[in-house]
Amino acid sequence: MAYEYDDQNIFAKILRGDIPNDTVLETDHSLAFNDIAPQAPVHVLVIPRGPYITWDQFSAEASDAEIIDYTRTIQQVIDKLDLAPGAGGQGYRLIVNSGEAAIQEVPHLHTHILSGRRLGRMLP
Ligand code: IU
Repeated sequence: MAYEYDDQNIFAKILRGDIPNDTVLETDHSLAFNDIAPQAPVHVLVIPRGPYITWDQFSAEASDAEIIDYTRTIQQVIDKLDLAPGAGGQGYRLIVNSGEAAIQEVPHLHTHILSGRRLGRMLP
């Protein structure tokens, strides 16, 4: 089944500049911003600028440049916020909810970066 991207989703509106966001950093292909309802002291969302809904779709359809940029943007946030445990940070968790069973609420790929407190074994 092909994915049908809804360009009225909230992250599409953020990418178009129709609604504001609290930007952490941005690149040619990606945007990182603070989650509007943070579940931890650090809760950043990283999204690709392209119209991808899920991780599997992004992995299959995005260009190498987009995939590299996305990975590196996540890493830049980790570096910028000093989260890497090997570099003295306290560690972090990456989460990508894809599809109904994972309760993906916004149909535009996003990676959650969570840190700043002890997170427990899983998110609620
Ligand atoms: P999920 O993985 O699709 O369940 O996560 C969606 C996230 O988007 C969730 O953490 C929301 O708080 C967040 N969010 C946001 O940052 N800004 C918004 O305007 C909306 C949702 I709607």
